This record gives sequence, structure tokens and C-alpha cells, in this order.
Amino acid sequence: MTDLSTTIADRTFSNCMMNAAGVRCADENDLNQLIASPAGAYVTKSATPNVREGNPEPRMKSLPGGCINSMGLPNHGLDYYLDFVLKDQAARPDKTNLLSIAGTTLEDNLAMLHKVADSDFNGFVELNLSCPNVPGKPQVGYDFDRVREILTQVFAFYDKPLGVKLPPYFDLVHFDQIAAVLNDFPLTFVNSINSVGNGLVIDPNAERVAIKLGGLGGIGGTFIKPTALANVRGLSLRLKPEIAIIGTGGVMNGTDVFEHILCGASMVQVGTQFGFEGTRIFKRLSKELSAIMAAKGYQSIDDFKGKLKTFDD
Ligand code: RRO
Repeated sequence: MTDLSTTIADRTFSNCMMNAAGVRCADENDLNQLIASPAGAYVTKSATPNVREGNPEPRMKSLPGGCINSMGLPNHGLDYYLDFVLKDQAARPDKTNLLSIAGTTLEDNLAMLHKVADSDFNGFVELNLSCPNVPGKPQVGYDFDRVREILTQVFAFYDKPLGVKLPPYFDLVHFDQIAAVLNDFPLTFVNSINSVGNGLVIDPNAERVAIKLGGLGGIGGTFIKPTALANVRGLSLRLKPEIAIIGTGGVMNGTDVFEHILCGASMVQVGTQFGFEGTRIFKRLSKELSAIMAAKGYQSIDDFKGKLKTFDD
């Protein structure tokens, strides 16, 4: 029997797979479907303080094996998601879930975190520092001094479990720089990676961009797996062991989950393909990962987590 459970800090999750923020998690109906699925946890759509419409449509385009989006943070506002997770927590006190927060300013993030701090919520907050789709608002995760400033202000008062959602990094110096910042804070986890920002998808027949906002948006799906794995591995080698890693990006099948865990992920999130398949994907991925583990004689994910070999080993 293979055991797909995982642990982050002092919390155990019955399954190491869950949804990625943004995909099919924006309302109660979506979230209740996740609760009813084999996913080990859910994360709510990134919240802003108030309801937000997001960017003009079309703002998402499916591609073979992936997608591009310029959603622009459409969400029901923090109160809606906080209310949902609090009710769920009361009904299922043994479960830990993630509340995603993505203020477009530091003040908004601090105000939301004060509200969460003052509530009974005892799950994980995922602070999104990497939304690529808010015009005029750069992805904070690329400004290392700003990340330090934000985390300094957050941890001055917030003392419940908190992690950050990071953008992909592409240069090893940037891995060193972000890790040096993150290691100075009592983070519970980092989630790597968000969509790969500002790709351009074109409809060649129409000779036009595929989505609004000039056609630019975050790319997800198979194209981004090598970037995601490099980031999970790169952070795993650099972060202090108390900071767990959630691996996200390019997960289509059980092998992809296996590879994320080999690179050091304790939990794996599924975005694009979850959007295509819905919650039944968690049963399929669980079956596929279990089969890989059984064939290799692994009983638990700790048997291979972070144990990627190189030619130097
Ligand atoms: O809503 C979005 O446009 C969005 C967000 Br907040 C994010 O973090 N990542 C993404 O690809 N889209």
C-alpha cells in the first residue's frame, strides 16, 4: 500500500496533491467540489479586500497542453473566502486548508492579514507575491528589497502559519537572492511557481492576439514544467529546512507529481490541467503516482522527496 499523505510544519495532509489558486476555486460551489474530492487540501482564489471584476474578456485561452490567462484577480473579496474557510474549519477541525491573499498594495495585504489574524482561522495563508496580470502593478516577487520590506511588516504582527507564492526565476543569482530574503523569516512554506508572466499567444488565422490586454498573460501547462522543476529544486537546495516547498507548474500526470517531489516539493498543486479535468483529476493523479511508487518500492513520499540524483552523486 502506498501512502500519499504529506506533512508541512505540524500539519498532516491526507494527500500530497491539491488545486492551485485561481483555478476552479473562486466560489463555494467550486470549493465544495474540492472538499468532496481526494485532494489533500484546497486553496481559495486569491482575494483582494473587496469584490473585484478583473480584466476584460476574453482573458483566458486554452492551448494544446496549456493556457494563457490575464484574469486580473476577479474574486469575491476577502470576507467571502474567510467566511468559507472558517465555516469549513468548524465542520472539519482536523483539516488544514489555504487562504490565498493578493492585495495590489502593501496596505491592502496588511489590512487583510490583520483581519485574518483577528479571526479564528488556523489554516495556512498563501500570500501571493506573483500575480502577473494587474496593469501597473509589477510582480512583487521580482523586487527582492520589496519582498523583504513586505515580510518584515507582515511578521511584525502575523504569527499564524504563512507562506508566499513566488513567480518563476530564471537566473541562478536570483535564486540566491530570493532565498537569502526568505531565509530571514519564519515562513511555513513557499509555493513555486505562479504562471510564467507575460507570454504572448496569437491567433494566426485572425492575425490577432488571443486574449485582451495586448495578448499578454501568464502561461501555464506543459510548457512550464522544466521552469517549475528548476525553481522547486533551486529553492529546495537554498532554503532552510523549516520552510516547506509546494511545487506548482506543468502537472499533467503522476510522473509530473513524482518529479516535483523528487525536486523537494512536500505538496504539489495542479492548475491548468485541473481546469481542464475538474476534481476527478485527483483520483487519476493519485492512481498514477501510487503506481509509480509501487513499481519503485516506495511506500511514502518521504522515501523519495528531494532525493533527485545528479551525475555527480
Ligand atoms: O487573477 C489572475 O490574473 C492571476 C493571478 Br492573481 C495569479 O496569481 N496568477 C495568474 O496566472 N493569474
